[in-house]
Amino acid sequence: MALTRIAFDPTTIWNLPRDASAHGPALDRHLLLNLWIALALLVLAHLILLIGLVLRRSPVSRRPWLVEYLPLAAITILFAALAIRAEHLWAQTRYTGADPAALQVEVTGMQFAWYFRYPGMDAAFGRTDPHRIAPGEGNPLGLDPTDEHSQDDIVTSQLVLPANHPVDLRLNAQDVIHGFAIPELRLKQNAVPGQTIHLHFTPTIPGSYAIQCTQLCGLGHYRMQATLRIVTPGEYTAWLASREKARP
Ligand SMILES: [Cu+2]
Repeated sequence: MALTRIAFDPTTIWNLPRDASAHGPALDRHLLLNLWIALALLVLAHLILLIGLVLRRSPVSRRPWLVEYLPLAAITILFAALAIRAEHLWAQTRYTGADPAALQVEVTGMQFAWYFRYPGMDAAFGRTDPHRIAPGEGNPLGLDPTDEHSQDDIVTSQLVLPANHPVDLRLNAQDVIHGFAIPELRLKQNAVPGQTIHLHFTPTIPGSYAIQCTQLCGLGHYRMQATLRIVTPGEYTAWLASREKARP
C-alpha cells in the first residue's frame, strides 16, 4: 500500500487565514514556534509545581543558581532570541528596501475609505494639493491637473496587483490614523497623517481578499473596507489598460 505523505501546513492546524504572500509562511512558522514554546513552558511550570507538591521538600534551596538564576537566564535568552527573529521578519517588509523593479502603488486612508493610486505610463506620481481634495467631484486625493505627472495617474477604490511580482506600497492617511491590514497577506501597518510609510511584499495566490481598517478611526470605521484582487500578469495589464482608457 502506497503511503500518502501529508504536507505539514500550519495554517490549517491553527486555523489561520490562507497565506497569499511570499513572506507569509516564515511569519506563520515563527508564530507557530512561539505557540509551541509557550505550551512547553506551561507544561513545564505545572510539572515543577506538581513535583514540588508531591516531594514536599523544604522550599529553601542550597543551590539557588540552579533552580532560579539558570532557568531565568535561559528563558531571558530564549525570549530575546524570539523577539530578535520577529523583528527581523517584521523589518523584511519595511526596512530592507524594495526590489528596484517593484510596482509602485500609493495607498491613502481617509474617513472612511481606501484609495489606491497608480503612477501611470510616466511611472511618476503627480503633485497633490490638499485644497483640491473633493471626493464628491471624483478627486479624493486632490490631484493637481496642472502637473504633467498627475495627468496619467490612475486612482481606484480597488487594489489590483499582479501575482508573483514585487510591490512597493506607500501608505498615507488624510485625516486620522488608519490601520491598513490584509490578513491573507500577513500585512498590518498603521497609515499616519503626515507620513509616507513603505511596505513591500510579493503577492502569490490570485484571488479576492479583504482590506480592513484596524484602527477605530471614527463612526464609519466599521464600513472602511476595500478589496484586493491578485490577478495574473496578463489580467493586470488588461485591467490597467482599461483604467487608462476610462480616465477622464
Ligand atoms: Cu480607518
